[in-house]
Amino acid sequence: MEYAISTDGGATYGQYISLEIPNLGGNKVVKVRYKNPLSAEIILYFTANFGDINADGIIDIYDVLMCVEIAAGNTGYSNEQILRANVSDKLNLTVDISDVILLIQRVVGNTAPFPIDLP
Ligand SMILES: [Ca+2]
Ligand SMILES: [Ca+2]
Repeated sequence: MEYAISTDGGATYGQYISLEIPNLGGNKVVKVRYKNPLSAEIILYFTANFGDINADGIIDIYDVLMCVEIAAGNTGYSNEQILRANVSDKLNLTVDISDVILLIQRVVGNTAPFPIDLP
């Protein structure tokens, strides 16, 4: 089965692919349409994980860079993004160097859960 994914609300779709549906992540609306037969659009919702600041489903260097910007006081981020940037503490929601370090550790392969993800 082939399908295409849109992450801009259905305005544009990626190429039809037949791979397993990827881990999209993200607190956003994702529309999926199947090629054969061409279906109505199926709307899926994803909730981004803590640390996934740009909500693309993975935690990588881009999230680290965003975390640095947020920690430095860049105001171009949404409240949700700032909330996801804080991974160090459940009570103190400040985004600072400790969050940046935790994200870097995750990017280089440390699989320990973030303090915010602990029960
Ligand atoms: Ca990300
Ligand atoms: Ca923090």
